[in-house]
Amino acid sequence: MELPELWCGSRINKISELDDPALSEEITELKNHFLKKFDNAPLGYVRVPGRVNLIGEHIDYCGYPVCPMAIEKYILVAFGISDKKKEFLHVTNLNKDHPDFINQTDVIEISVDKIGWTSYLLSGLLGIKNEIEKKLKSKEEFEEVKGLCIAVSGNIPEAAGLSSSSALVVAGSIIYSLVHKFDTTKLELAKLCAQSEKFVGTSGGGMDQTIILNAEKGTSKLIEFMPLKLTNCVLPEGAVFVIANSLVKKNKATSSDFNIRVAECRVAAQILAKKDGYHPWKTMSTLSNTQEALQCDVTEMKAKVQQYFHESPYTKKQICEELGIGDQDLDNLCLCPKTYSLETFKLKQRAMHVYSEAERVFTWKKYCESGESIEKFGELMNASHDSLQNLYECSHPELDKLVRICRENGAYGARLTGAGWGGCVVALTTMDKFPAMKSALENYYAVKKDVDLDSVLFAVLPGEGARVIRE
Ligand code: NG1
Ligand code: MG
Repeated sequence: MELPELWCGSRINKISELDDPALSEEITELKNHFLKKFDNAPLGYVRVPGRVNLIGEHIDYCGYPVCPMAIEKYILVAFGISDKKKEFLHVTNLNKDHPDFINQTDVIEISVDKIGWTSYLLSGLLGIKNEIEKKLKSKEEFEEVKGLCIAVSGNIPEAAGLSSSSALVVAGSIIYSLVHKFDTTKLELAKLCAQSEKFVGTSGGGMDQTIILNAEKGTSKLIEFMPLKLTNCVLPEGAVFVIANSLVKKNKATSSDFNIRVAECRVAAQILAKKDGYHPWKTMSTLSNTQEALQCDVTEMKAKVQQYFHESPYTKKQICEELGIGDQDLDNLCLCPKTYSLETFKLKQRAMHVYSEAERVFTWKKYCESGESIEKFGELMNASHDSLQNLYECSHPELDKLVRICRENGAYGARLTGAGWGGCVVALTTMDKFPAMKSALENYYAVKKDVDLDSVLFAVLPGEGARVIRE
């Protein structure tokens, strides 16, 4: 089967001939693994990058803009059509610690109690499968569901806040689209991928899938969500972003922390709207919905948060009283299975983080437009981390330690990146200041066991988005 020539221009990413010598060694290794497993050469490959978020943390799912960039770390996936009489789907990984996954039928099931790396790939496949089926009048119209063989390799550290999970979702969606000739734009595909990643049970936002698909080499992007739109961000001359991994792994799907924050924000959005006299308050699903409904700017919203909320955590009973609803209504309106049993909610702190972080992103955007000094960008990153640590409580002592080391050794700013509770920090520096910070960070890693320095501490440049490669 020839790869369909449908991914051109603004429609997904054009299929490129293999032109990257750095990739060719890895492609050969993956191809050999594929050949050994499946007795056939792959039809093609997808290279999907990870991302680092520079500012705008935990606000995409509240409807506010963020400023990430793709990085040079990526997953590489080889794919082909399988003989579905033997097996419908076979996924294998170059990393021997990851056992093969085999599915005998075309029914793709993702069990939220057993989330592993393949769940993310399956989410991407399933999202497009559902979309194709939805567009057809009957299932029979779906001419032929293809069986797939897939081999995965890559170098994005797992559970480190650099989006190896969304890279797998995006890879799955691209592969399923390609072999079933499902044509769409990169923006639409990003929306589908954000929805698909929810199959694993986390109520995340759309930042990761959007940047992974739409990134361009050499620039970070401001992503706005209502409507979805990307703009290039011009960062200060000489800015160097450095990533340091805390080595604390955070698997978002096996904990409720992430969904708890989403729930707290939603409850806060409704109480704010109700207290301010907005009658259809039940329709508020995000803090940005509420801002729009109350026709204020984010600075005014911060004042309202200050005015309406108390510091101490709210119990479920208090929330129900504030909203004049019962327990069951609260579950239906704001919670999900992972948060039904949540007993207390920190509303003031979470809402204050979201509105102040949104304000920082707006300022960041202004700085990009006016060519502000690197110090000013650094200040915003520092304030972002402090808010994530103190108000959003999604940092970790190791992340705080890394941030401190960076700041004390010449960084203009440093903050956790991604969801937090572990993972990486990103620091802003310049080439002349970099060596001092690097050597301080090397001391941090010197006492840790079995650390490959190059894979935990590295500088990043804005990389390209996902792309399909034909040999
Ligand atoms: P991580 O856990 O770093 O992949 C998550 C969300 C983002 C965003 C950030 C916090 C997903 C796929 N990703 O990223 O949408 O909310 O946390 O800013 O849910
Ligand atoms: Mg993720």
